[in-house]
Order: sequence, then C-alpha cells, then structure tokens
Amino acid sequence: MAISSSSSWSASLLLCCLCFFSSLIRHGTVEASHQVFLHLQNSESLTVNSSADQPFRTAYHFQPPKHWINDPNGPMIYKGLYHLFYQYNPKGAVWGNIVWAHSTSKDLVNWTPHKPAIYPSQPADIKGCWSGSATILPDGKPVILYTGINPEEQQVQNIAFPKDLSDPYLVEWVKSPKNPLMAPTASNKINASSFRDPTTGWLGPDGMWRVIIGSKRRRKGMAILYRSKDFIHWEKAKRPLHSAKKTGMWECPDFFPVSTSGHVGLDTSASGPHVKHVLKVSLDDTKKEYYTIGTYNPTKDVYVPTKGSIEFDSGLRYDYGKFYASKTFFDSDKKRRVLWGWINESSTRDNDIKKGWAGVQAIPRTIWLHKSGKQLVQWPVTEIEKLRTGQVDMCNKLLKKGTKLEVSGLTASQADVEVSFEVGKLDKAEKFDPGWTNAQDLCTEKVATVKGGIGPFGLKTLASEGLEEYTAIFFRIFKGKDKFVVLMCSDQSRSSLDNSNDKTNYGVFLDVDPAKEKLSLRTLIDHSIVESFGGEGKGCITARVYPKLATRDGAHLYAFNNGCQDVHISNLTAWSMKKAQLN
Ligand code: DQQ
Repeated sequence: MAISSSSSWSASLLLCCLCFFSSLIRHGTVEASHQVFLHLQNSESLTVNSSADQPFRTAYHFQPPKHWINDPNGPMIYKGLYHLFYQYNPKGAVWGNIVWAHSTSKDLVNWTPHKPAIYPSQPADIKGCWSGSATILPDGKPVILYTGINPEEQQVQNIAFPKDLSDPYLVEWVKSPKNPLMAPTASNKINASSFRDPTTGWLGPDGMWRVIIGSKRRRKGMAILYRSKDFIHWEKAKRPLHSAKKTGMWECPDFFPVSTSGHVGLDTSASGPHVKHVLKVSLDDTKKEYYTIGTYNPTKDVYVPTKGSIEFDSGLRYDYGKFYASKTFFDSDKKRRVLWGWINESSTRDNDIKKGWAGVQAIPRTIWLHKSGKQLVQWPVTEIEKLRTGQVDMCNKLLKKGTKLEVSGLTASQADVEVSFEVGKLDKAEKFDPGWTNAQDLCTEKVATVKGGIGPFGLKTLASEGLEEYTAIFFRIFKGKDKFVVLMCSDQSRSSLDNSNDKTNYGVFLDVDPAKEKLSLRTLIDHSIVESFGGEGKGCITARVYPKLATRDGAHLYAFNNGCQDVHISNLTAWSMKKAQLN
C-alpha cells in the first residue's frame, strides 16, 4: 500500500515536472497567457456532478453546463439577437484546446447555446483560436477578427465570415483562405509570442479601417495599429496607437468612443467634438485591467490620455476585483455601449476539476462617461431586473453603531440588493493618512471587523447565521486634507471556511462627497459571486467566493455598522432573483 501510494506520488511528481517543463518549452515560443496544465486539459470532471454537489453554480451569471471558460469574444447584436462568443475548453475544466463557444440571447439574460463557431481548422489557427472581436460593416454584415496560433506557435490574426446572413443565429462561420491577414515577419519586428486579441474595427475620415492588437516589446506594452481599405488587406502603421513602459504584455485591448453628454453609447467609428475615447488594456503580468480616457485624433491616428496612466496602481479600472479580458460592443438597437468581462475562479485547480467547470461571465454592464469626464460609470443592463421577484423594503432605518440588521424574506444566495446610506455629521471621520495610496492594501489592513470612526458600514452577503462566513462590502469615510475620502471594500477574508481559496480583499477610493451625497451600493449575489456597484456605478468590485455554510437556505443577508457613529439606511430594496436560462 505504502509502496503503491509513494509510487503513484512519484508518478504524479514526474507528470507535474513534465508538465512544468513542457509549459516552459511552450512559453519559449508561445506565451500561453494562462496557466498551462497539459495533463489536465482533456480531463472530464472526476465526480458525477449532481446539483446537490454544485452549490457554486450561478443562477443568472452566464456559464455553460461544464468545463473551462475565459474571455468574452466578439460580442455583438445582429438582427435583434445578442451574440456572445467566449474562450472555451470543450474537454476539461482547465485552460486548453481553446475554441470560440457561442450563445445567443434576445435579452442578455436568457441564453441559447450553439455549436462552437470557430475552432482550429486551418494552418493559421491549428494550435488554437484565441480572443478577438466582431465588427459590423457599413452594409450590416458582421465579421470576426481573431488570433490564431499557427504550427510554429506564432500568434497571427485571422478573419471569419458568417456563412448564411439570413440566419440570425449565425451558427456557421467560414474562414478566409487568405488567413492569416496579419502576421509577424522578419521586417515588422513584431514579437511572435505577444501579438494577439484584435479589437473591433473603426473607420477613419480617410475611409480606411483601423484595428489595434495587443503586444509588447521587451517590457513595453503596446497597442499595434493596423489599417485596411477592405478589411482583408492590412498594413501595420509606423507607430502603435499607444504604448507604456514597464507594463508587459497588453492583452485584449479595447478602444471606443464615449459621449461627453449623457449615457448614450456611440458606434465604434464615431468621432467629433462631443466625443472622448477610452483605451482599456488587460495586463498579463498582473491580471488587472486599466483604462484611460483621452483624445483621439483620427487624422493623425494619435491617442493622448487626458489623465491617469495605465501602468500604476492608481490607474482607473472597470472593476477592482475579479474581472479580466473584458470587451465592449455598441448595442445599436438600444443605443448603449455594453461591457462584458470574465470572472475567473479563486479556487484551486483540484477543486475546479472536481466541480467540472471554471469561469463565469459578469453581468453585462452599460458603460458611459461620468459628467465630470474623469471616469466611466457602469450599471448592470436593465434587462436583468426582470429576474427580480419578492421585493423587500427597508426605509429610513437607524443602523446603530456596532449592530447588524438582518434583511429577511428573500433568497439571500440569489438576490439583487440596492441600498443607500446617510451618515449625518462627519466629525467622527478618522484622519486620512496621505501614505494610503492603495485602496486594496487599506481594505486588507482594515477588514470588516476593524472598528472605525465612520464605518465600516455596508452589507454582509452570503453570510452564515453565526457569521462564521460572510463576504462584506462596505464603506469607510476618512477626513483628508481638503476633502473627505470614501473607501469601498470587498472583504473576502471570511468568505469561506475552506482556506484553500484565494481570499484577497479588494478596494477602491470612490469619488463621492459624503457631505453632499448619499452613499449607495448595489450588490448582485449569485451563490459564488458578489458583484458590487458603489456610488451609483462609480466603483465596481466583483468577488468570487465559495462558502461552506452560507449556501442556498444557509445564506443570510445583513446590513451592518462597525463604526463609532450611527448611520441611516435611507432606503434598502432587495429582491430574490429568478433563475435565468443559462445555455
Ligand atoms: N486569453 C486568450 C488570449 C488572451 C488571453 C487565450 C486573456 O487571446 O490574450 O485564451 O485572458
């Protein structure tokens, strides 16, 4: 027995080493961008997953029935139907064997699955079909640009067209025999292992199409610009659209216009006096995304960020929690820009394999420029509200210091909660130390149990009755040199009794003035996801958690105040959420 277990142990050690070395070899040519577990890529789930074994599956966040998913790809609307493609491993719960899985929806809430739209079939993509984007051409025809991995493991850019434009589901896609359309060559100095994720195309005033592709040269991250007359023949521009030193590989860039007035979304080719542009990049090194708002000159093809910089921790982010490889599209039916993002797991690889799946998509969010022009604002698409049922209200309730209030009468593991707090006097606010430049670090130091002056107050979600487990989303107010500083935290430190999970805490400083405004919080709770929107969508944090006790009926929801001052709940409205049709 001892011999056999030690020999199986050494066998798995050998397998691990082999896997590690083969992943190194692979990294020597193609940089995988995801952890590579070669021996697990084709492993079906080890257990039979009855629903009783599956407390973490979501009820209204998009996911397929099983296996690994990552980046949202090519989102678009065509003939009134929303299309979502996504990176998918059809053979296992770890990254590998990547194809473009495909689902459609009438409302961004209920989804119908289709067969994979794009899968390895040509020399230009035989080793993988990686991320990319859809563009709706002026005649209404959609096309997809995506990254293929060729037999030499180089990253190249390919195109695919719908086979039958009269089919609103666009189930069949045909690849151009001209693929690849863009490739690293001896003369163009492109790093063949860091050249991926083409954006949606936009038209310049010269009638030429443009796209950018994520890349790096040594540690300098960049968005390589290409131009084309016909979307088939592409020429690399001399200068990248933008670059930044020491940022590493830029994955999944996104570049789009936003209106300087109101919430209305703009077509990706829009430009003009009332338009600003946004450049978002996903940093492979840190798995964090940053965006800048700036001015784009389409004649010179120059983008200059107004403020903020991609490379620093103080840069702007869509979401300060688990949210990566995001992509927007223009919804021409509802005149809005919609953002999709991938919520990665915080659990161990073993647990992912046991449950048979990994990865979820965040609720699609409408995104627009705040009237200050300083940041973007996001809000879950309104369609999600049709899942609300059994409304619970709390109005003008005092939340005394050091207390908690249970929000009962709803399904606390599957809910949508909107709450706003009024603080009254602010003289108990603790002094803000100007050295606190990183909100995440401050939230890690000052978790929900750490008493403050004003705050922490907020919600304890997915909480067990005895509070052995909870995920807390809360605010703290500090007195800065010449203004109040509002910190929003998502505290996962007690999210699960299972300590094998990553329980990193997240935080963001909210640009809200508590002397003039109420502090609002909306939280979407979905079994293992807590997706929160603070300050009416100015700060978003998504958490991925795996409670042991606070599952299904064992989950509770509390409002809490652990500060030295009472606060008022001006309004709290919560709903149980119905189950969506998820593939
Ligand atoms: N995921 C894809 C790449 C992309 C990365 C591969 C980002 O195209 O750079 O699955 O998560």
